[in-house]
Amino acid sequence: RTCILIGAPIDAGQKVPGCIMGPAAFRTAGLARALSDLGHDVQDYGDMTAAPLREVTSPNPAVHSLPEIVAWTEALAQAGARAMQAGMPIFLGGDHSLSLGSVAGVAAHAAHAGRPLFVLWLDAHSDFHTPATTQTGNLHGTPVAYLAGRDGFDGFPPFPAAVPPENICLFGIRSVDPEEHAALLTHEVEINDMRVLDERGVVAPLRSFLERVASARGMLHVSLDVDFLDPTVAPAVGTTVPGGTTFREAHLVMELLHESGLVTSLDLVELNPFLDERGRTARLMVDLVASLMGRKVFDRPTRSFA
Ligand code: DIR
Ligand code: MN
Ligand code: MN
Ligand code: MN
Repeated sequence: RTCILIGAPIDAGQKVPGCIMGPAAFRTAGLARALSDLGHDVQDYGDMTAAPLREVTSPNPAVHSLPEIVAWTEALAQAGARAMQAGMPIFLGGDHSLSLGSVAGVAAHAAHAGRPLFVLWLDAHSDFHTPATTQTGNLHGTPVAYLAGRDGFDGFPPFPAAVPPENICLFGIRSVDPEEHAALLTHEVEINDMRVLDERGVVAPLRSFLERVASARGMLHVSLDVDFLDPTVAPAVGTTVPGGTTFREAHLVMELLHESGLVTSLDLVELNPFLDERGRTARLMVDLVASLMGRKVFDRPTRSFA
């Protein structure tokens, strides 16, 4: 496959300094080499910059950095739609507000291609706030609401083709704010929170979602927030939440995604390389991407979801 690396050093969607270094850390940890060793063609488009800043304000006084995030969303949506025509974009964050733009670009492409888009959200958080409901004012907590077409995103480009809530799967969540919880109760988003994964494991819920994607002949965007992982294995993120997925569960998720053959775009977000030693979390993230792109312990005929 043709993998397109798109760096987006965006950190204004939250308040801990450091994830601006994320793209550099992914490159330093050998992402391109890991992919080319698997036989993929890798094109690194380098780091993007935001669109010119416009004056935009929010009625919610808690919201900060709105013009910056809107400008990144505009630039990323354009870059994302274009990269989808050339291969499989891998967006290197940067905080999770990156996905406001990456998924907008991917959704525009899918709509143009006449294919349904599905989104797998691997995260400790549901990211279902709107700019109107966020208490922290951190816009990295809003991308799922944006891509689901919720109101409250004044100043942002209108989302190109809202993803039906039932095409969205939240996986691994264990931190949901009251406003997000209320909104999730009125949207048919598939929620595999830690309660579900503890009881059923990661395999059955993921397979059933992937089967839905396959039978709809959908495209699949995967958004991987570092805090999906347990902080003991992935400490380099500003918003750690205990009780996350283990090293082994995370690799298994990636292996199932590879075997499905369904993934068409990927975000790698919230890596803050200042928060651990020797790039440990960055290297784990690169190994997970390698599993998603076909690295195996032992090669055997693959199971198909088609
Ligand atoms: C948190 C979002 N619910 C907030 N936290 C996130 O600030 O509203 N961390 N997304 O990764
Ligand atoms: Mn997130
Ligand atoms: Mn998170
Ligand atoms: Mn919150």
